Amino acid sequence: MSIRILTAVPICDGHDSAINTINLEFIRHGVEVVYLGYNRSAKDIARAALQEDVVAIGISTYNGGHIEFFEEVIERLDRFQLQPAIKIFGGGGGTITHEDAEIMYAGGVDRIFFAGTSLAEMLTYLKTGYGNVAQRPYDPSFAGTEQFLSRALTLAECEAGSFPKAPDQVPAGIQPGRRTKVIGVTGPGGAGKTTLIDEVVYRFLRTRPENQRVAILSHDPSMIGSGALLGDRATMIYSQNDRVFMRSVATRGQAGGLSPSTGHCLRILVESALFEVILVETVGTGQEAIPFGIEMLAVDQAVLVMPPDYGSRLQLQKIAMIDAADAIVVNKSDLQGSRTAVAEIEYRIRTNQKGQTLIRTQANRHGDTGVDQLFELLLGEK
Ligand code: B12
Repeated sequence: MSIRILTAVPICDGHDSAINTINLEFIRHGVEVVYLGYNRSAKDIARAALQEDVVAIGISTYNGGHIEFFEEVIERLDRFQLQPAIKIFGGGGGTITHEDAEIMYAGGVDRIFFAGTSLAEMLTYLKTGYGNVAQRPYDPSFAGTEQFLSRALTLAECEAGSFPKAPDQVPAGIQPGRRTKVIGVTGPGGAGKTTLIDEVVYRFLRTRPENQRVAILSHDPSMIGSGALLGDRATMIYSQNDRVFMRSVATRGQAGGLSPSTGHCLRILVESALFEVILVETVGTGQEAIPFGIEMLAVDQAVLVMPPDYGSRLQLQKIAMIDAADAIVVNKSDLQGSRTAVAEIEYRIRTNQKGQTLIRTQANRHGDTGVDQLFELLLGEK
């Protein structure tokens, strides 16, 4: 089991170069790092740590206010009853003095790294301090809460080899319930899947009643050495909304876009009965990948997101998912070649005769009518 941590840079701070280097070093040595990005509030950090079920949070801070900021993160973890279970560590070169660090340790911070510390030293700290923490048993007194759900997902990841599991092995407290719609989103890296999902989630939050929630199961590739940079939270702005539950999953050696534990994790999310919709995002996939639909994961609707620049018409013929998707989205439609792409894909799916829908979107633009159309197709009121 990989060590799973979350890293972030505090609010009003854009110094991300140190944490980017540190993240890479951790990943190269087998750590799964959920990276939240820079300019993140204490609330965002604590909430993400809860949903991602990490063993520790690493904060890189340079613009001052670190004593108060770490204090607030700890206080928010405390509200979730995750303190002292989730450890906090960090650094900020010369901006954190030794005197500051003493105050921070007294307040519950585990370790501050000062200027001049080697990456190897940080890695040793992580491996010796948190190497076994992932095996923590989950606490039945949390049943029905997000803590419980996120811990169940961790257990599912640990036991991925034994999937599928018998229904009576579903962790207690997770009940079969209302019908949850599952939507799979796949496509090559750089097509804009994450931004598109974020915009769909935004429309869900805006149009659906306050009591309806959405879950996102987002995949990123594991690297050689088994670590992974789980970075989709940094892009998904609306994942910080309290009606959204987001979980990042590393592929852990499985090809094709998903992880060995995806099926099990999805079942746990469905059976929690907490969500109207679950959006499953694959890693950037290749031409041969069919992660949803035919042989792999059953979803209600599968969406293939394509950039306009897939190469040539010949390349298009080789993309297997074009035959399996319910909807094909040509995103980044502001880029040159998007009209040609739409025409070529239209021609291709017409010969499929499967009633597939083709939509042109520009997901990085708020209020895009193509995304409206996609939302209507997937989640509009029937
Ligand atoms: C690079 C840099 C920038 C770059 C940032 C690029 C980027 N994308 O990160 C740029 C030029 C953009 C920049 C801008 C600014 N900067 Co600047 N910047 C620095 C600088 C020179 C280095 C910081 C750095 O990355 N160090 C490299 C890391 C790897 O080494 P380290 O800091 O020694 O950290 C060690 C440990 O602490 C540990 N560590 C660090 N973080 C973490 C996290 C974890 C989890 C772990 C385990 C370990 C760890 O890793 C290192 C190991 O040896 C510092 C000065 C300095 N020499 O420290 C100023 C500094 C941090 N910046 C400063 C300021 C004021 C600014 C600006 C406000 C300037 C302005 N007026 O516009 C802006 C703010 C930008 C913003 N949006 O926040 C001040 C902060 C002063 C303060 N807090 O009182 C500093 C200290 C300069 C100064 N002496 O005045 N900055």
